[in-house]
Amino acid sequence: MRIDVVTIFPEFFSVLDVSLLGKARASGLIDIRVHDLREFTHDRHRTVDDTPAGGGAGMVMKPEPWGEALDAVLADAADAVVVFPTPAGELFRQPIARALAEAPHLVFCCGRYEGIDQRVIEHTASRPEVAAVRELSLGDYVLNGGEVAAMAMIEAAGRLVPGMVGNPDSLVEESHEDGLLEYPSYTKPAVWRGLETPPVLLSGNHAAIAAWRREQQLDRTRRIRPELLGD
Ligand code: 6GU
Repeated sequence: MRIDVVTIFPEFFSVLDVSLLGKARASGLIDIRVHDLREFTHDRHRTVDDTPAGGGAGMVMKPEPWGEALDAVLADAADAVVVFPTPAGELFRQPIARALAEAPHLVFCCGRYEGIDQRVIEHTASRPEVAAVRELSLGDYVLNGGEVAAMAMIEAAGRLVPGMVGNPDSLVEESHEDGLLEYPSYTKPAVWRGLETPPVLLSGNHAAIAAWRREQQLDRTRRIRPELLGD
């Protein structure tokens, strides 16, 4: 899988060299390329923003550097998915992570300030033979820019790429894969600071363990995220 990131803070993405993603990167399973948006400006100040049309607070990212950056990154692209992280986007959830993991080429366009001139998104979406476009939000809160959101999406999708996670079974039984929250986990010792591991988990009765875990999932989801059950 190839992943391109366009940002004015390329140094943010140095953490991608750490942990599982770092290993996948080193082994060539994932080819991540981070680009500085300012490399696609032509003025002395390397300007990437300007005042909003129609007035108002803040600054908007100019379309020209984005256009050139996307032209470069999407040269000879075919099945790319271009992601614009934005709090105004569709909610990023596990099914979208699965869809991104299946794309051969992802491009993350990290906006700052009040966002990117909307024509950049419109123009990219007008070439579906080159790339599909998705505006995606992490949740209902505001970050200063798309970088942290892109990182979360890269990790969520990257770990679903075959060969990425050591034990593929660990991908199956986890929060959100079946639409429910995960059951609680325990390890040894059986008693710690007077607190017991639920005895059923030590019973060796696999059917009883599976039933208990399911019950815990439903319980937790009902308590913490009832909307996931359609309630
Ligand atoms: Cl994707 N971007 C920004 N700037 N803020 C967010 C977000 C994204 N998702 C939630 N808040």
